[in-house]
Amino acid sequence: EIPPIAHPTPEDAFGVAANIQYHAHYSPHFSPSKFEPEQAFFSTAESVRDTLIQRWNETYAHFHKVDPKQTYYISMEYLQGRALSNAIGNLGLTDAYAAALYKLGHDLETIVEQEKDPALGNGGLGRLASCFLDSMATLNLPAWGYGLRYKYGLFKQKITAKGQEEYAEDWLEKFSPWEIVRHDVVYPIRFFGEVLVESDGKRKWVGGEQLQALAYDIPIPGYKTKNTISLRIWEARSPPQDFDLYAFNAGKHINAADLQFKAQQICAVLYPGDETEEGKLLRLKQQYLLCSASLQDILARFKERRSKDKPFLWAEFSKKVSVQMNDTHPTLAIPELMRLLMDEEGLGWDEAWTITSSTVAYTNHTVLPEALEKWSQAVMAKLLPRHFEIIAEIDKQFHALVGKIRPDLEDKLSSLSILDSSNPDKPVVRMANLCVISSHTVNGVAELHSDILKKELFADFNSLWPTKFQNKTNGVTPRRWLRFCSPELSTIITKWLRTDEWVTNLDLLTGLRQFADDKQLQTEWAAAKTANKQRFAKYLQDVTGIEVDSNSLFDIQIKRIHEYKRQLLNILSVIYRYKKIKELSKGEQMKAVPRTVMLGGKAFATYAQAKRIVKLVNDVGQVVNNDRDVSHLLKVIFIPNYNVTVAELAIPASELSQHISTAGMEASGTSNMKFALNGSLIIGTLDGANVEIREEIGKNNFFLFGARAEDVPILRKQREEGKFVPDPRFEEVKDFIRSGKFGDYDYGPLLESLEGNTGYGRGDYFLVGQDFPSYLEAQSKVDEAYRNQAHWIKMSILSTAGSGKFSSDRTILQYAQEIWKIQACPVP
Ligand code: 26R
Repeated sequence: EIPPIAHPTPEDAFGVAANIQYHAHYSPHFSPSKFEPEQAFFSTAESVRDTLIQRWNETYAHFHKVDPKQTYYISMEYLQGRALSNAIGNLGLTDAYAAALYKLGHDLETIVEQEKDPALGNGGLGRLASCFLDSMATLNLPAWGYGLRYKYGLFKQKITAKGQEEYAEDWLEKFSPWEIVRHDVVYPIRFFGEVLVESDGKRKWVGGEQLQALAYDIPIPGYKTKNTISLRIWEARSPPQDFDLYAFNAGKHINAADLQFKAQQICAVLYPGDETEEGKLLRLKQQYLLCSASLQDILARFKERRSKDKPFLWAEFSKKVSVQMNDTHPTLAIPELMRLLMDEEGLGWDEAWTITSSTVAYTNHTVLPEALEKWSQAVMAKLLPRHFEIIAEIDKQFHALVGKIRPDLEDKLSSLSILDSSNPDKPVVRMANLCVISSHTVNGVAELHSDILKKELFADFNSLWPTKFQNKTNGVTPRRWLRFCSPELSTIITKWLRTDEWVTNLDLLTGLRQFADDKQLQTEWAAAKTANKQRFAKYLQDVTGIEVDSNSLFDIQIKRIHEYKRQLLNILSVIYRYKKIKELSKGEQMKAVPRTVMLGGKAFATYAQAKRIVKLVNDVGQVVNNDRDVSHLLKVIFIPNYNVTVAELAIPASELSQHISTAGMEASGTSNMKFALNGSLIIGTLDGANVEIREEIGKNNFFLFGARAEDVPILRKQREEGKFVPDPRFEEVKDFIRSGKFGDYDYGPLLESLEGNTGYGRGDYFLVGQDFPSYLEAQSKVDEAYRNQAHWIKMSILSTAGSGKFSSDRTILQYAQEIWKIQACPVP
């Protein structure tokens, strides 16, 4: 065994500084003698990593010894954000590192800003996965995260005169100090090939393309605990011996590097465009690589722990292993586990099925039809012939089961089955149905969403297996999303609650309610919010050049750009506000509430309508911000390149945040929770987790508007029948855009989506016109409320006070108890 070494303690700034210096000298990545912020960042991170590695080793050694049931969270996306301040915060070493860096001539804040934000995800689902890892570590749960090591993360967004432009996000440009390559953790991965039937009837997948998956581990430290778990991300590579030296020496350099190139493509980017067949194949390869490598790893660990002195029992597998699939992207975990158990371990179908179906669980994160994954049967059969056979067999047995136990459902089989061959030109595999049929538990991510799953999307499955369906309302980690991103507010909360235990027991925030009217607290609260606003204003000035009035109401909508999220509704109402301010007399203007409206988010590169929305926001900003008549009362800012790091600045600064999706379409939303936690009031619809947030913080502290989910289909139908009469103010705004006021860009296709009476993405499918009047009304109430600052601050305090439920610690504890059946395993 390698002997242990001493590590810095919180009291020992000298030790910390020496450790940073050690790395600057002996883990060099730059020319010697340089110790600029960038070099200081890498040395500091390596110093922190030393401590993490020790805790990490102790954690897994402990898990190995105790051998508890473990959860494996499989996700195609993670949005970890910067790690340095989070790590030293969780370790309780922030002050020690700040002091040490000061001794070395640097300040912590500047050093922290040197770190790249690894964007290995799109949005809500990826950030949720990262919050979950933080909570699993903090709750001492025996767990792992599995993901992919994309070379390029989600694109970098730049805004030009043309609108959004995408640039590669090279998060590994230098290297990441947090990942540790595990050269001993490598698994074979096969694509294509064929299935052979051996003499004993056993099936064997052979031939095709053979690659390898190599493990990189990223440490995930818990807060105020030794437990440190792992996010294991896989990289595809060609088997080393496959480099064709003969071809290379013969001058055929392309051939020699061919397999390596193919391997590199797999982990090149997150969500490669899938408009082409090539692109689709690449995505399926990614999904399979993630699932196969992760399951081989899980099986290896299971066998290793049993091979010592304990007998080896496959029947125990699901008592030791739980696999959570983050949406349908890792669905191939199901046929892969079946294949490994049958073809590699020699189990029969029934035993393999019992094990698999009691091991995997599925979380659904969207009901949007275009996001429900369907793979071409032909592509699946070609790339993964053995898995396609297994999927077909699962489908066949499902049909048999329904015939036996629920013959009344037989006429529903065409929509329940996994294989959908109704379109003979394009037979597909429905991944969600495969998940529901094979999982022991299926959950939605907010109460309303889980109800919709049970009553609509999976209604027939729910009647077949009513106990399978659960709700697990999302949550966010209070460490990153309050304690570290708003130290000012945190200090005040700790002072008034007389404890900092709220950081791990967020329900304690209700203790703030009794002080909501206290003038002293209100003054301190307002000062903290102002400090956060000023910090963000400075950031905005740096990146956009626009000067922001820190006394104006900070109104923020940040999320992926999507028609159902209705950034269009927001900007149309801003245009209306602009028009009305211009019509006011100088005297009336004095009474108006100054606002800074900020929108940020990335549009998927090929989503034309979303890109038009980005363009419109920017064009409106150009006009409004340069109109001297109104710019003291209204500014419109597009926040470029929205990511986790930007969110950490924007959310604490926000006073009003917008969560205004068409009811029934946003599964949960998680930024709504972060905003409420930071004392930002919500203007929103009864959608996703908004419903529960409003219940918790009180309906007087929530600006509600818009149609209810159950009315949406009725309203669409009425519109189809030509019964919808648009509000004149809505027509006025659209005419104003058509007049060319915001430039000569062709907004025709965007405005047309609001016209007509029917169609998806047409006929105002997302009910922008329908909800416009009630939205304007809610916005007037916002202005009214903001005029009374004392009352506004009180509502802000009550928002934070009511946010306890939305801790991911609560969510993860529910997963642990009700789905995974795992228990805490703290390192002594
Ligand atoms: C495969 C492809 C079509 C695809 C579709 C959708 C890839 C990724 C997605 C992202 C979806 C699933 C997503 O991020 N959903 C969000 O999950 C959050 C966490 O549960 C929710 O808060 C949020 O409402 C939901 O949109």
